Amino acid sequence: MTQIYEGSLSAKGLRFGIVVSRYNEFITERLLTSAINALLENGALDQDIEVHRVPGSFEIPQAARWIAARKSFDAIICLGALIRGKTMHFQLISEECARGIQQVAAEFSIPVTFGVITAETNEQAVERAGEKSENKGWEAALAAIEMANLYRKLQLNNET
Ligand code: DLZ
Repeated sequence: MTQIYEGSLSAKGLRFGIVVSRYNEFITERLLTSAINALLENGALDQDIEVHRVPGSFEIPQAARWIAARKSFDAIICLGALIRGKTMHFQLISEECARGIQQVAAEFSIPVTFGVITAETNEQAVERAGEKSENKGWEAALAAIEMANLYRKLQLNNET
C-alpha cells in the first residue's frame, strides 16, 4: 500500500526562530506580525518564538546559520523584502539570500522557510504582505510548522 507522510499544522510544543530584515521595514514588520500570528493561532506559545532582526536580506542567511547552530529550534523562518525598483543589485542579493537560506537548511537538516518577498514595486510588495494567506510571512510560518512536524515524523520513523 502507498505510504503517505505529511506534517500536521499544529505548532503545539514546537520552537521557532524568526530572522527578519529591517530594510523595507514597512513591509517586513507586516511579514513578522503575520508570521507570529500564524504560529500563535496554530498552537505555538509566545515563549517558544524568538525574533532576530538583521539589517537587510543579504544578512538573513548568516543569522539563520548562527541560530540553527544553537540546535534549539524546530524550524527557522526567514523574512525580508527586496524591491527591484529601489535596489540596483536586486538580482545579486535575492539570489545570494535564497541560496544562503537553502544552504543553512541543508547543513543543519532543519526546516528553514523562505518568506522573503521579491517585488518589482512597492505596490507589489504591499500586495504580498496582506492578511493571512495573502501574506508571505503567514505562508512561511505555516510551511515551517508543516515541515517541522514532517521532520519529527520521519525521525520517529527512522528510530523504529
Ligand atoms: C543595500 C540594499 C538595497 C539597495 N536594497 C535592499 C532591499 O531591497 N531589500 C533588502 O532586504 N536589503 C537591501 N539592501 C541591504 C542589503 O541586504 C544589505 O543589508 C547591505 O548591502 C549590507 O550588507
